[in-house]
Amino acid sequence: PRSTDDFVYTTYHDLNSINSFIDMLVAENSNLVSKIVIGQSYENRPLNVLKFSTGANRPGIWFDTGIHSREWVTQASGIWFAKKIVTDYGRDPVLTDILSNYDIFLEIVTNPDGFAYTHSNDRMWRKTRKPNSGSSCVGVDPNRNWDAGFGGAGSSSNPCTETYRGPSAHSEPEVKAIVDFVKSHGKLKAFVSIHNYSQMLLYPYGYTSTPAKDQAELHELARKAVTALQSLYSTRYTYGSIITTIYQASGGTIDWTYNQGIKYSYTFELRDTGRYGFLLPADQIVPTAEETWLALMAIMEHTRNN
Ligand code: ING
Ligand code: ZN
Repeated sequence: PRSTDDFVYTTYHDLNSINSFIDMLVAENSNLVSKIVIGQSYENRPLNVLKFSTGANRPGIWFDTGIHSREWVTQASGIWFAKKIVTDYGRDPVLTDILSNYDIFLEIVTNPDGFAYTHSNDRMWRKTRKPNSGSSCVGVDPNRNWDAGFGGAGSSSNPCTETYRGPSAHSEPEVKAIVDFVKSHGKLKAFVSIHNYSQMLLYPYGYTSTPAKDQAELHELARKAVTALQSLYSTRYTYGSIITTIYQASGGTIDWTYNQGIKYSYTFELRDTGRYGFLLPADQIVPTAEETWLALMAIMEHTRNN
């Protein structure tokens, strides 16, 4: 494709194709969109973040997709969200107002080494691609590597498992880059980390059953967001804290961001509930992205109003 209007949103793309999409989107909308490189992966790929901004010194809203590389509908949805933002800015009054008060950050391929590996070697690869000393098994679970209950139940010390937490918190450059970004930005108000599958909207905590201090508000906003999502194609989501809704998990992304003071910290588990799982047919990419966008808008609107 020569422009993001020609880009095919109804199919899965590899890393080169996504990176060319990012560069086209920035070139076409340089008044609104820029590309920030927040670091490099273990294999030295750039960690690209799209920044949507209409003014200086704004608070921010963060979205990431693809921290688990095999969750292909999430990166594909991230591409669709990026195009949706540039299309709706100046047309949709709610999004336009959000963008006159907040910057939006979107990391589409949050685990690029793993993503490249899902295309070249193993479609079901989840983790990073950093070797582990003393083991022939490769990679760390980047959703067990954060400094929030790090090392606790619901994570593994065995490098050969899918939930290996890594040798220390923030050992993975893909995680550390986001940690450094969040800290240096200093005023992110919402942080949404997008996975699949299970059709759930989750909020902290995963490492402890102690309720988050904002549990009541987070629960009510989750209800509203899921209601908006369901209004489009009747897709049913469950919602609640990570530990009570999916399972105990320590060292997860949004437990760390919440403990950093980002109140609206959420994780989505997109379609489906297991029929296709990670191998979601490509004809479900756009419907998944469209319905999810309604939930993201609900979260952004609430963030703006609070
Ligand atoms: N599920 C998540 C996982 O990493 C999760 C569930 C979400 C755990 C948020 C902790 C925090 O296990 C998938 N599909 O990756
Ligand atoms: Zn995941």
